[in-house]
Amino acid sequence: MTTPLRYAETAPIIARALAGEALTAAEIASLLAIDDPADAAPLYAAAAELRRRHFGDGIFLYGFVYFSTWCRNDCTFCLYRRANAESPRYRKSLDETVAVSVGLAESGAHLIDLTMGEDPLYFAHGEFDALVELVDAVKTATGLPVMVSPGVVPRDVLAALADVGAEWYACYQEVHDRAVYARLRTGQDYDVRAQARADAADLGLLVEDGMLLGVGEAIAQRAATVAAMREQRLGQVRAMTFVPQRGTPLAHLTPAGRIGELVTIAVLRLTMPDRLIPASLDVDGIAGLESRIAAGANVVTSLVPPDTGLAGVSQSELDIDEGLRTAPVVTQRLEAAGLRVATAAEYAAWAARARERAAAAAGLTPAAPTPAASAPLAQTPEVQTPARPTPV
Ligand code: SAM
Ligand code: MD0
Ligand code: SF4
Repeated sequence: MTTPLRYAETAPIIARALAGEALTAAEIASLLAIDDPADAAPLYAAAAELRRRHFGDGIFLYGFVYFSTWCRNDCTFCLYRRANAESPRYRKSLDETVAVSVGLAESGAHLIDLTMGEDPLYFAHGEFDALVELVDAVKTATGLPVMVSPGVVPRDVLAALADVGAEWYACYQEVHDRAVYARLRTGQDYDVRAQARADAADLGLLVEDGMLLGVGEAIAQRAATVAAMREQRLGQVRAMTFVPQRGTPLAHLTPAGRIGELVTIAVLRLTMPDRLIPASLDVDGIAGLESRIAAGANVVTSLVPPDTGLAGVSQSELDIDEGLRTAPVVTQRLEAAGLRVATAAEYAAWAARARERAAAAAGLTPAAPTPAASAPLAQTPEVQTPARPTPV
């Protein structure tokens, strides 16, 4: 047997995380630098153990409804960027969106993620009433929690979404580094995007941030991103590998291998053990499920029903019409891995606890007791200064 190369360096760090201690930025960077499966194995095992302590063997399922692919922005990584003539464009009606959401609910999803590009229909005149109405209708028809992923919307729109009962706002910074961000989200203000998440948290919404991997960022920048995520008030944190898209500026970038994403998922679990962490079917389809779960993820996202004309984001078609991005298929795979689909009550209990902790951190209510090994949901307000790359 070969001795894992970094074992001597990483084993004590992993042990500290298992003991419930907060890792330093340098320790986070050491773990993120793991690039060998033998070195990664103990990291994944620790991440799975922390998931077990906080969530048992239950995994949550999110239905994904990309209801409008129109967008005013030109993110260099995205198939749906405005300038891309090869992008599939559609806009689903309220009735179609509700019908698809009900189908996802009936199939066993715990939540509906309503996602759109920054569709000029709403953004051109700052008129978001139809979006609020859509969220209201989906909530009423499904009875499920709703996540809204609409891009950067004004604070009063976030308030209106919260008023009709939206639980979540998702808005990914991609990287907490201004220079790398500027190459990805061209023409979009870094601070305005970060502020939208802070506003949503102030309004009592649960919030998700995400990082994009394999777009030229260094390990130090990944580490700075993980550290910045830990400083925000987040309920869910994700990492996804960049998938090159036809007709876009980054179409010919060599795709990164997947070990970086798996290691990052595990590090997110070690640093934020009680948070929700997705295994997205939108990167490698159903074939990518088990490895992401084994690395410590506890939510399967991007369930898309077949034959509805709905697309994914980074994989617009993969496994969708084959019916492989569906609850029955995922359930069977999870059970084969010795896990199970969690109950709706488990999801509700987690969300209630997360909201209580966020409110306590905002000084609104007395702090709720936290489980022994769990980090507080919210420790400090949103970091507004650029995150400095940490020396490795
Ligand atoms: N338009 C909204 C926005 O950008 O916030 C909502 C869409 S959001 C779900 C799109 C996210 O998917 C991006 O923030 C990015 O993290 C991810 N994504 C988009 N294109 C991708 C690609 N080619 N490869 C991997 N991830 C991608
Ligand atoms: C996913 N394709 O869950 C979706 C998307 C948006 N909130 C999520 C990136 O993987
Ligand atoms: Fe538009 Fe979102 Fe794609 Fe950027 S990532 S081009 S904002 S859909």
